[in-house]
Amino acid sequence: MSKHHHRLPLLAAVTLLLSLRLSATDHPPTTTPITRFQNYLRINTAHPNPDYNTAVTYLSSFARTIPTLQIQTLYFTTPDKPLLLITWPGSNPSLPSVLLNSHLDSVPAESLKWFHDPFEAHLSPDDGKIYARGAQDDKCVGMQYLEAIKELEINFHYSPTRTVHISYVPEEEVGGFDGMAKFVKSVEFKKLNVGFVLDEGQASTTDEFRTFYADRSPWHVVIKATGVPGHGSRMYDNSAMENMMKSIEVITKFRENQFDLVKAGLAATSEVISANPVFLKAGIPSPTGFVMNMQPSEVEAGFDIRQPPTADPDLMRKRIAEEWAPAWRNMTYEITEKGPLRDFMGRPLMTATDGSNPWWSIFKQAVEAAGGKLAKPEILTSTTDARFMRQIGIPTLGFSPMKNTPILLHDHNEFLKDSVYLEGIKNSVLLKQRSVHLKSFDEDSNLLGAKFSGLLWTCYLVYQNFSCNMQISYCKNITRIAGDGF
Ligand SMILES: *[C@@H]1O[C@H](CO)[C@@H](O)[C@H](O)[C@H]1NC(C)=O
Ligand SMILES: *[C@@H]1O[C@H](CO)[C@@H](O)[C@H](O)[C@H]1NC(C)=O
Ligand SMILES: CC(=O)N[C@H]1CO[C@H](CO)[C@@H](O)[C@@H]1O
Ligand SMILES: [Zn+2]
Repeated sequence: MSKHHHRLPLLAAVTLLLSLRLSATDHPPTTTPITRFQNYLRINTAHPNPDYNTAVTYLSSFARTIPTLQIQTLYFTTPDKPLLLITWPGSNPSLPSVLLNSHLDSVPAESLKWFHDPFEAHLSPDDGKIYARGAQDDKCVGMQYLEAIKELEINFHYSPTRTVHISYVPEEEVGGFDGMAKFVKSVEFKKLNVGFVLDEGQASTTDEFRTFYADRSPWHVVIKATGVPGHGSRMYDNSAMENMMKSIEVITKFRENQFDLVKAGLAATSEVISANPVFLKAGIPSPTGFVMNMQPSEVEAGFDIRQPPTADPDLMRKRIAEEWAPAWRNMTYEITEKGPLRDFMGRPLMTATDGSNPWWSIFKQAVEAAGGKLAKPEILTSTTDARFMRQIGIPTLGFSPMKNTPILLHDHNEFLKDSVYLEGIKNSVLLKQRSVHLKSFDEDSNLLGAKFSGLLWTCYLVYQNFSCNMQISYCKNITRIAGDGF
């Protein structure tokens, strides 16, 4: 660790020098994985005006430095919402492919509340923290995919058996409807024959990587009560306000019961149904606020409901209709389902994380064989684009390799340490020097009982935080098995 601390200020200084020289001489600067990551972070793709085209141009130009990659830009809505699709062709294109997904956009940032401008990608010389909106969510994985492939291509001359696609989609942070939702329904997507997807996950504060096999599905529920209006001094039954208050009591009780399970340690937050009130609309406006001596005839309340895939959506609909907004209490409701809870076959929207899913086994093997530890797979408390892939039946895991890192997505001062992003610049060089030959990797991985070798090896590089010590010990095993010497 301490070595990094000394090396990084130097790296930053060198980068600065190089960029100063660039402006003077117009020579292209030498980039490193860290500066390339910073440059991606500097492109402001935050809502409400994400600059997708600059991001796509930037990623494409980096992808072009890897000769075998095929690059396409797809448009499903307007020209300002491109989707970048990069393909690393496999030697056996008939096998289902692997899709590595990330989103181009990020949530906005309140610059004034940050230590550093959220679009400067400031690398703190003391601790290597790179401050930027999108550092964790999820520009890190987007660049790591490409860096890993570059490493494999250039340093190992490795080409995968299975075709690997990398997608950069717009609009995830605003629901994915003009991004992944349209992509998965397209002819272009069908042609990819995707067998497995890795999408974004979340940072882990411990030494174990976190994996997500399901999202909670959001519903926006608005309930409305009507009743006879009346003077503020009158006492009568069934006013709109009274009817609404009865509902709010019921919903509060429901919320408490769910939250009690979490507080008692019986369930994770992501395993229960959350029902949070988000707005209340009532009263008759006056020039100074509200009319105080009138009981209104209409009241409205909004709730953000999140259900895990284990929840029964029909039961929830029944609960809302009968208990939360019963017609007999003069109430109506509207449910906006922001995502499915069941896949196209009617199965709960989750990816198996046991022996029944060969992709899970290979993923786990890859992480563990390389010395990484996986925490118990989790349901994500929020929602990602993964739900669209799971909905059409494609196994999808959420995984962002950030250990020992505070969870700062959507927060002020979102950062990722350079060492976490890329531990082992120096180890890559070591690897190069050793020039490991992996010519028969597919046979080797069969020897290891792994059929999905393309993925296995990609997982290695993408998900081992580039720690090549681990890769080397794995390579040793491979070459030993293959009798290749090392
Ligand atoms: C519902 O509205 C009707 C018609 O205004 C009224 O007669 C009835 O008392 C109301 N019932 C409740 C429970 O609010
Ligand atoms: C290498 O192989 C040995 C014996 O087959 C095994 O126990 C070990 O876990 C392997 N190490 C890695 C990094 O794959
Ligand atoms: C940030 C992070 O997870 N770094 C780890 C990368 O892998 C090496 C193992 O060689 C660990 O020591 C680091 O902690
Ligand atoms: Zn994200």
